[in-house]
Amino acid sequence: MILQWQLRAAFARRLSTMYGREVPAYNTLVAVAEEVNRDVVDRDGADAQRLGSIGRITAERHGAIRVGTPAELSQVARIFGALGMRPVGFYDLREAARSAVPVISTAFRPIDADELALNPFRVFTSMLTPADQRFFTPDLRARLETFLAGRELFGPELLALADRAEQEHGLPDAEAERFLELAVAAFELSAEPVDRAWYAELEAVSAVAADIGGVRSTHINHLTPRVLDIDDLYQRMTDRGIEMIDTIQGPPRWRGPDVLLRQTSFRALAEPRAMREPGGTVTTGALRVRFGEVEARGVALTPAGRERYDALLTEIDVRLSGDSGRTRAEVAVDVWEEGLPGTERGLREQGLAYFTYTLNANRPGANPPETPKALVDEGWVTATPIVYEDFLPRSAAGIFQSNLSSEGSRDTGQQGVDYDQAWLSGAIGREIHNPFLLYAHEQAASVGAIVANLDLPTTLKDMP
Ligand code: OOG
Ligand code: NI
Repeated sequence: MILQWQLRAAFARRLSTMYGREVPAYNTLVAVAEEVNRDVVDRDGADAQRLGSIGRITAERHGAIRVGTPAELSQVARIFGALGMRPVGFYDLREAARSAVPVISTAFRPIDADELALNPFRVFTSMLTPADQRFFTPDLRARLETFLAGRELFGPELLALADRAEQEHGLPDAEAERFLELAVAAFELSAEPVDRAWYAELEAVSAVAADIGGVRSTHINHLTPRVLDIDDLYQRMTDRGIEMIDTIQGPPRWRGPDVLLRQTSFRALAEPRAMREPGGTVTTGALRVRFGEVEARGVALTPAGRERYDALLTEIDVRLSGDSGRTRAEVAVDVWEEGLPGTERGLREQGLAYFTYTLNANRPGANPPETPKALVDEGWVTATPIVYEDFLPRSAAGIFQSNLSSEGSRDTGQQGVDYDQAWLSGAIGREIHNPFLLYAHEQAASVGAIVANLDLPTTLKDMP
């Protein structure tokens, strides 16, 4: 029997091999990320592994895929369900991006700490919104929906194996092998000719719409390794002649703790693709639909911490628009220094970030204090930051945007369509987990264990 986490780890490994074959620059990125991680571990020792073991970080990847309909997204949920990955979070990128990005998204990932430690593979998954009239006329919407309804992304054998793996929490060897083969193949770039006119019609509206609805299959569009020093990686990639996008998305480099998520990327080269011309002949064209991305992860922020983060981003924009002589990175450091505690301890004491608490082997006295702060200060327990396992809408929009060749178009006179997490959850028939609740639960469970162990008043469980 191959367990779900083993299927997940094997899937991530095979996807990586496949993607490296298809996009060779990805292999360079992984090699450089591993180099950087080795150097950081040599330099910082145990500190480097405060947010995950080097084993986890070396294997860690996130992928991204895009689908067209709720039915397709439900099928994706079954395939990732087989791998022990659940939908977490709701992202609406339609407003977040300057370019036309008519999608809403969620991320599939393991939700339990032990599963994350075994293998944290996650996939940012976006779904097209053809009903949004700011992007699609009623006529185009109708033709797009007909096109999407007529394609099959995942075959019945793959889906049946997925359901079985989810129900039985794994698969026997032979079935596991077959499942992995079919699942990886479903995310390869298809060799089927692309209808050039249809693709171009959608591309005029949005390159993302064409990437999703202009072809009869889906594909992984990037696979992201995790790195312990993203600024160092950025420099090393640039030194190797790979042109990175001009910023690192998310928090700036600063002296304080890493929070949330920093990401950067490079545009992949155009890849040769078979094209069906209006006359019916097949020619070779080129499409540029994939890219390379890399990320560094920090501590997960509480709702209060996240509010602070969003306010700091806005503050950076405000200062930049008033003072054009400085770079974003320079302004961002100032804003961060002024707006965020510079230590983990500060984040913890202000309730801005999530931590797990573990009891120390040596008890420093007979009567434990009754607040988490005092328990830590007096040496009873150790606080360890919980790593952020999710994504950031503004960064995601920035990543989408920097990899598009045109801005597309949008009719701002039209009314958009409101989607939210509840709608998406109903559309795929599965609970979409709230990331904050997952982190809060993990923190509370660790506090609960200490309360029980030290026989403290249970009210402590409610404290940050
Ligand atoms: C997804 C872009 C978002 C991230 O890491 O924020 C993303 C896409 O391009 O389909 O992957
Ligand atoms: Ni990504």
